[in-house]
Amino acid sequence: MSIQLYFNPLSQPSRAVHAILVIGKIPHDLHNIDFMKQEQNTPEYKKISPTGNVPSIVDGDVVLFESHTILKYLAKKFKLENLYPSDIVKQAILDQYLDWHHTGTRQITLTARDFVFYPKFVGKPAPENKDERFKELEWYLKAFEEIFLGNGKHQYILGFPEPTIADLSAICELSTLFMLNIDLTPHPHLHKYIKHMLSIPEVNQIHQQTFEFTQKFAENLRQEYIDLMK
Ligand SMILES: N[C@@H](CCC(=O)N[C@@H](CS)C(=O)NCC(=O)O)C(=O)O
Repeated sequence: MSIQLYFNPLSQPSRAVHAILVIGKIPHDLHNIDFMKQEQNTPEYKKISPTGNVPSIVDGDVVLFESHTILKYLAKKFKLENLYPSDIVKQAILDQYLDWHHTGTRQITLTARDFVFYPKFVGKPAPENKDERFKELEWYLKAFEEIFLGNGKHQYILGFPEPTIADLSAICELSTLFMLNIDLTPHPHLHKYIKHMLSIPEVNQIHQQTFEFTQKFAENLRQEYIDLMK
């Protein structure tokens, strides 16, 4: 039976779940939830995802929301040992990133939402504390680079030898940096990581729609980002 994924290609956690389905060659059907039509808030959809968020999945009788819960469930169910090892210590090590992600790396999306999405598409003015918010974001990028990439010592988050679900979640968030057009020169290890993760064919594939969208509206997009989008 195929996994039913309810998602939106512009949603970072949706892309992470899409990525594991593609990488794990897990049979699935995609259901696009259109935010412009408020499809995430219909009573029918809220039976699947009571928070009115994407992603969510239906796997027979199992109905789940929250991307990290879904990523762990799929990795365990389909025995994707490299993506989320069965060893509980290794799981706990990875969980540290997965928990930090929601208030750490996720700041990228919140910044893009407040300063790009809302002003451009919803007509909500950008907050006035731009310098403060961008400075804060720089702090999170530095923390990601230092703590989770060991300042360039690790190719993958926390030194795992192959990409894990932590990397899938992280790259889908980091790719939102394109929308903010931030200069990555002060973060060489992070830049190298993004470049490498996006060179993984399945990860690149699930980003194509987002890339096309970003290219359409992001002004004066940096060449470094255009190169990463190929
Ligand atoms: N912690 C959740 C976050 C999910 C989330 O924020 N989804 C956003 C899209 S990126 C959403 O569905 N938003 C719907 C809305 O804003 O109405 C997860 O990891 O799944």
